[in-house]
Amino acid sequence: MSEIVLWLVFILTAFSSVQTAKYVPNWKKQACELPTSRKSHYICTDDGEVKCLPGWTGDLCDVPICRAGCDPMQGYCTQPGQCTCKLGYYGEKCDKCITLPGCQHGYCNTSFECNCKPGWDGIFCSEPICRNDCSGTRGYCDVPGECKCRLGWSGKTCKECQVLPGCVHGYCNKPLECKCLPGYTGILCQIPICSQSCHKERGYCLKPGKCRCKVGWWGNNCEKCYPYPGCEHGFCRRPWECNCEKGWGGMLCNEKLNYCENNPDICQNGSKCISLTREDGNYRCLCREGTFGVNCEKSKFNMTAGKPTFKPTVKTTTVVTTIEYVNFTNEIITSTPSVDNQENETENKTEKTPSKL
Ligand SMILES: *[C@@H]1O[C@H](CO)[C@@H](O)[C@H](O)[C@H]1NC(C)=O
Ligand SMILES: *[C@@H]1O[C@H](CO)[C@@H](O)[C@H](O)[C@H]1NC(C)=O
Ligand SMILES: *[C@@H]1O[C@H](CO)[C@@H](O)[C@H](O)[C@H]1NC(C)=O
Ligand SMILES: *[C@@H]1O[C@H](CO)[C@@H](O)[C@H](O)[C@H]1NC(C)=O
Ligand SMILES: *[C@@H]1O[C@H](CO)[C@@H](O)[C@H](O)[C@H]1NC(C)=O
Ligand SMILES: CC(=O)N[C@H]1CO[C@H](CO)[C@@H](O)[C@@H]1O
Repeated sequence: MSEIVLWLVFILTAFSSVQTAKYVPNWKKQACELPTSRKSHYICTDDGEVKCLPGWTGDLCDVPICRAGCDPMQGYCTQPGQCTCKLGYYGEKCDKCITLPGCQHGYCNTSFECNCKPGWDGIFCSEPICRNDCSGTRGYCDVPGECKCRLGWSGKTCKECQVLPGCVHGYCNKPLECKCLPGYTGILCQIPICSQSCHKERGYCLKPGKCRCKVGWWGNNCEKCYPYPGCEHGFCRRPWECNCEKGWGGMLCNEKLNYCENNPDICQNGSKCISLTREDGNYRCLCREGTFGVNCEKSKFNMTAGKPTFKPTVKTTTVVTTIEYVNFTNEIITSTPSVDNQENETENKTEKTPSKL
């Protein structure tokens, strides 16, 4: 070590001796007159001048030369070639600053700053700045320049009301309304209003003012029904009915009921004859009081006996049918009394009038 120092001293001395003698301040001479301490970073030339060792600077060579590029304000060093950063800075050259903790869309010029980038706002630059005409209360944004609407509002700047979600043919005057355009109704204005005279149950429509018929119905206002296919002399009140006109019978009302006309004397004892379909037995006689039998040919009173006694014919003969004649074409309600009924009736000694005749 001392050899190197001596060698250096020799070189420096040789070098300085080339220079012409110049002024050397007193304190420097004093520095060289003092015994050299271990901590000093210089050597003295022959002419008593202070020469700093490499890596040191300053009048007394007590300032270390930091790493090249080390920021003079934000970095420092205690040994040559170092670059130690002051609080809030980092990097090889301590030229980078640390932003305020929590700073999101900001940068710093000095440590612990949070200067917002364009479009951001707030202490931590975390709040995006919305489109400038975006409504402050009805709109919001997730990124700068955006304008998203809060529930109930719409439009580029969120200043118009929003219709109720699902509203089909409607509009709004205030948020989440669904006021129907003319011709529509319903909570979502989804139902077209059919033509005024269109039948409420049998008709429907897809467009306002129209009238379509449900299956089985027809006519301008769906007031007419379709009779059963093939129905000839019949009509309907509900779809697929075939109610026969007077004088006609059968499933399709295609059978003329004229048995009584063709057989005028079939019903006896002044009873009324009603023509029926072949299936129903062609005819039926409506007996006058006191007579019975298919053709009303029998007398209920035994003439030989002195007083008339009622004999319950039901139990002995075939079923006696009491026919109620109902006004309606071929609809004849035939009530066949049950045995129980008959028994109860027999208990009552007064005879029941069998028919309306
Ligand atoms: C930060 O430094 C840049 C560049 O020198 C400068 O343009 C900017 O205005 C500075 N910002 C602040 C908030 O001082
Ligand atoms: C009528 O009376 C006679 C004699 O009393 C009797 O023989 C006959 O069976 C009775 N007929 C009927 C249908 O009741
Ligand atoms: C037959 O029907 C008509 C009209 O419905 C009614 O005026 C008349 O009284 C009815 N006749 C009988 C016997 O029910
Ligand atoms: C017949 O009469 C009995 C007793 O009077 C009664 O309980 C029963 O319900 C009657 N039957 C009919 C069909 O009316
Ligand atoms: C018999 O019928 C008549 C009229 O239908 C009624 O007034 C009477 O109470 C009945 N008698 C009996 C025993 O059921
Ligand atoms: C009550 C009555 O008139 N009975 C008659 C019904 O008809 C038969 C046969 O035509 C006569 O024998 C009955 O006397």
